[in-house]
Amino acid sequence: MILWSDSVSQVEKLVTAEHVDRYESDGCVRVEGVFDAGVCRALIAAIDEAARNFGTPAFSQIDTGARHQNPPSVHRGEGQMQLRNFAQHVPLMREWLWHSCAAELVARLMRARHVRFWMDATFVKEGGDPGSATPWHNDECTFPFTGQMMPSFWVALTDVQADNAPLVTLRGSNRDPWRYHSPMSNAEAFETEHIPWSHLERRVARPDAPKDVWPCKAGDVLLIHPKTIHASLPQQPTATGRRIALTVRWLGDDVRWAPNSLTIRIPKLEATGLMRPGEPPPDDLFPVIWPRNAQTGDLR
Ligand SMILES: O=C(O)CCC(=O)C(=O)O
Repeated sequence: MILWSDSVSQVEKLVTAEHVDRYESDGCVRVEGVFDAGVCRALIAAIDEAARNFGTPAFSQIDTGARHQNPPSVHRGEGQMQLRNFAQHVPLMREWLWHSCAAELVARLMRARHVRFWMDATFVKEGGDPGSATPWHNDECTFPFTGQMMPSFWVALTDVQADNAPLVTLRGSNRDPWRYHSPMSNAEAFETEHIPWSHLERRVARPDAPKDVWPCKAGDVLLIHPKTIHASLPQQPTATGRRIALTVRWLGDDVRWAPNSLTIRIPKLEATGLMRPGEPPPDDLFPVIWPRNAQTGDLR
């Protein structure tokens, strides 16, 4: 079943020069109406089924053996749940990643010649709990890669109005010359380009902090630069139903392998012995999803 083939030819119409400029200047841009209601419903159904099957043989028997992601995991908090790296166990998600317009859209928005898929996460919020807010952070701080082209492609699978946990970004933080020492990294470790997390917390707390709030309709997408500081507002008691967003991390032309003492470990990836510091991710482990082969339409 391919629910999204038509949208591939639409990418050039969807992405305007204004989108590209806004991403470059502000570190986040919204493209509206990228995926239709059928695509959003199909992805939600596949993700829900996988969440129900997580930890059972029905889940484990589908395993692509992907070595670029850590194993799938489920993280539950107040009013929210995160499903990380499920794509390797959900055929429909993979079909969407490989065959929808997602990769091309990412490439055109950040002016990349090629993009590779890396990781995925789904954020589900329900129940109007104040704890459902996603705390302020940026994504790059723990990435074992360097480069500007490591964005998050955040897809609203449900409507995300002002009371339903929209994302908020700190405009211009994409141009920060430093990296932050994440509270998730070893507090004792030190790397020269990292500065304390308290700096990030003070910045977002300032009354004049330049923040943008991003309500979305189901099927809208946000492209978020890896340095852009962002959070979500909490889901309010007035919001009904679930707020579901799927976010996918991609790697473009300028990305190089650069693990250090503050970055995440991906044991399966490191065990391949194929990752070389200062080198791009190898095609065997991180297939190029866009561009497709111009003659055949196959992946390169
Ligand atoms: O959807 C959310 O609440 C958070 C998404 C996010 O922070 C991310 O993708 O990095």
